[in-house]
This record gives sequence, C-alpha cells and structure tokens, in this order.
Amino acid sequence: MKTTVIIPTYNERENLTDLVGEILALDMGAYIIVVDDNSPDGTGQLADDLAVQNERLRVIHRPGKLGLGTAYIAGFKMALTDNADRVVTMDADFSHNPRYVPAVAALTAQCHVGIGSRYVPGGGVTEDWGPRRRFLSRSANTFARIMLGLDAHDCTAGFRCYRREVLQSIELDRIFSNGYSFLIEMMYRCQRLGYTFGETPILFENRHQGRSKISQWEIYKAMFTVLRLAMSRLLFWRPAERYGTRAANLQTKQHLKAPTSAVPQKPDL
Ligand SMILES: Nc1nc2c(ncn2[C@@H]2O[C@H](COP(=O)(O)OP(=O)(O)O)[C@@H](O)[C@H]2O)c(=O)[nH]1
Ligand SMILES: [Mg+2]
Repeated sequence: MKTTVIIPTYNERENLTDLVGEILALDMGAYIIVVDDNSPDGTGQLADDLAVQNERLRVIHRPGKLGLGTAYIAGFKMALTDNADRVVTMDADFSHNPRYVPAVAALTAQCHVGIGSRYVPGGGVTEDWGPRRRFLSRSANTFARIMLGLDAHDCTAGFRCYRREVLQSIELDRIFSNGYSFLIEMMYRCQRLGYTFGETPILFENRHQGRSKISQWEIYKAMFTVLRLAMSRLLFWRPAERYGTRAANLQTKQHLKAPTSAVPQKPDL
C-alpha cells in the first residue's frame, strides 16, 4: 500500500527539514510531495536539496503564490500518476504532527476519507489558543456543517487522507475554491458523491516556526464558499439515494464496515 503525503509550502524553510525527516522515519514508508510556490525564503531550494538525499521525496515548483487549493490539486495529480493508493495532506508547520499520520491514513481502511480532527473526543488545540480564536474556529466549523449538512465534525481540517478512488473520481479542475475554502468544497463534493468520512482525534499545535499565511480575506472567502455551496445544494437537490444518505454514512462509521460501492455516480455539482 503506497502512501503519499502532500505538503504545500510557502515560506516554511525553518520547519521543512525536521518535518520531512519525521515523516520519512515513520514505519509506513511514506512518500512525500512538497508543493512550493517559489517561497522567497528559499523553501523550494531546500526541498530540492532534501530530495537529492532521499528518493521518496519529490518537489513541485510553481512560479508564485497560487494558493493552497491549487497546490493540493497539483500534488494530487502527481500522487495519482505515481500510483499512490492513499494520499495524505498536511501543513508544513507542525500544526499537524507527523506522529498522527499513520492513524489518519489507517482510517481509509474503513471509510473513503480520513480526518485528523480537533472536534471529536480526545482532540483539541494546544493551550495557546485564546477564547476568541477557539470560538472563531468552532463557529466556522459549525456554520459549514449546518449549512452544508456535512457529517464530519472538523470540516476545515487540512489533515486528511483520501483513498485513491476518491481523488480519481472528483473532477479536480472543476473545484472553484482556492485557498482555505478549498478544504470545505472538497469535503462537500466528497459527501455529495456518497463517500464516507472517519475521524481520529489530534491535538492541533501552534506552528513551530514562521508566520501564518491565512488572511482576513481568506476567512471571508470561506464564508462565501459555504453560502455558494449551500445555494447549489438547494438548487441542485437530488433524491438522497443517488448519493448515499447521511444515515447510511453514519451507519458505515458506526459499524466500521468498508463501503460496498466502488465508485459512486457523479452528480452535477
Ligand atoms: N504552496 C502553497 N502553500 C501554501 C500557500 N498558502 C499557505 N500554504 C501552506 O499551507 C499550510 C497552511 O498554512 P498556514 O499559514 O500554516 O495556515 P494556518 O495554519 O491556517 O495559519 C502551510 O504549510 C503553508 O506553508 C500557498 O499559496 N501555496
Ligand atoms: Mg498553520
């Protein structure tokens, strides 16, 4: 079973060496694709240097800061070409600790998409989050869950593992959102296609080095994405059985059964 971890980077020079080292040291023999957007701090060059030392690491270079969503898509395409069976996505700043990678990836034995989740029992964030940030994060999640009827508890988490068939069947180039709202749209599309989710608790840590790239503008865009998708959900409503129902998905989770359908039908999103 080939596992490929995609790490989008923009100015992550101080984190990358340790992160790559820890992932490569995991027993699962994971492969890594770093997707760098010509980081001014030289992260791309560092990734190339690390790739020379380890053949399980590959690097995609893009000409400038093109956004998190398209970085994931570029990584997905390369991972599929490289015959990955499952594809993990995680941040470069240690907010997603590499020690959780095996557990997140293992979820795909029972469901289509695994999530390293802050919002299931045992999960959470490290101490430094003040009440305002906690409230913002929780309410953004609840808003997206309710508006889009999402099953998962952590809908904005970037720590995920997708089975190969999920990425093959989603028309990646038709995903409209870029940036952080990509995560919400991707989850919504997966659920519409009848794919199931599993969550394992993680402790989300503050970034080890460097600065966050999320802006206020990204938060507005994420809200817009939720409203846009909620509208399309209303307009393009189809009988639930075509997509798999929420109840069926929950049942799959409870009984930890492998879903029986191979590749569900694609709806018009
Ligand atoms: N390639 C690429 N990576 C990005 C871009 N924006 C953010 N990232 C990476 O995406 C991950 C999450 O970003 P981060 O700034 O930590 O967001 P935060 O955790 O929400 O504050 C990190 O690994 C960033 O380096 C981008 O435009 N292009
Ligand atoms: Mg971060």
